[in-house]
Amino acid sequence: MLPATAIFTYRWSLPTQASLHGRALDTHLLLNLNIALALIVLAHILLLAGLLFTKRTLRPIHQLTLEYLPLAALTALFLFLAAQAQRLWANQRYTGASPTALQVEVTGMQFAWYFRYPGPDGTFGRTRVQLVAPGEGNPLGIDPSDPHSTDDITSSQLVLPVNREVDLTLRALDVIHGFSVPELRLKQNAIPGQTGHIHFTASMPGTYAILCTQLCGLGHYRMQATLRVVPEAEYEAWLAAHEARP
Ligand SMILES: [Cu+2]
Repeated sequence: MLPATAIFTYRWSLPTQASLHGRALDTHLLLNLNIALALIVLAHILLLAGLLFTKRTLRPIHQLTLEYLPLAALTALFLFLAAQAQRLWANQRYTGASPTALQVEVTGMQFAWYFRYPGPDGTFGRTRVQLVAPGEGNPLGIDPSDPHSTDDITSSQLVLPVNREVDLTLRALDVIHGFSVPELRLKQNAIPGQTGHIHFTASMPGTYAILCTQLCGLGHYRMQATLRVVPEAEYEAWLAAHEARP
């Protein structure tokens, strides 16, 4: 086992991995750390060699060998790592979820997360910022005049079925918030005026904390919600109980 992998496996464990895409991200993270560790060791060996061997014992090295070749090799290495990281991130962000993915809308506001399910019609109702009224039970500003809005379900808890692809639509009402679930290796900003998407499949049932990773105001520290990943039948029962509410 490579050194950084061993350190992170036995000493500072990464959070539990509970999504299908997470393993590839962990592998890439540990590859980065192992390469960084190898380069640190190599740099110190070169430093030590420079100190121990004087000019008399060292054969003159051509500038090409000493400077340009290592520079080219490092550039190629970091370009490869960056391209690989970009590809992994884009897989969750830009490739688009399958049409059958479960649609859930996430809205961040100072200092809470709200989750909206489209209901039996499968379509989210229209929202209008003028209608936002958390004190009157309409924190998202859902427009009651839109027929699609009547069956929408708003929840302060995110409940998702295990092993089913989910397509999250990310919104923010006031400032930039950061939607993050460390166990699912998810982190994506929710930006006012924009609609973002991130898709994933949770692979392990459990209860996970949803954090805000942007310093979004004085109450940022308490901007947390709960994600429950449950078996399909339990999810259907939860949804049915919420749909039954007037
Ligand atoms: Cu926030």
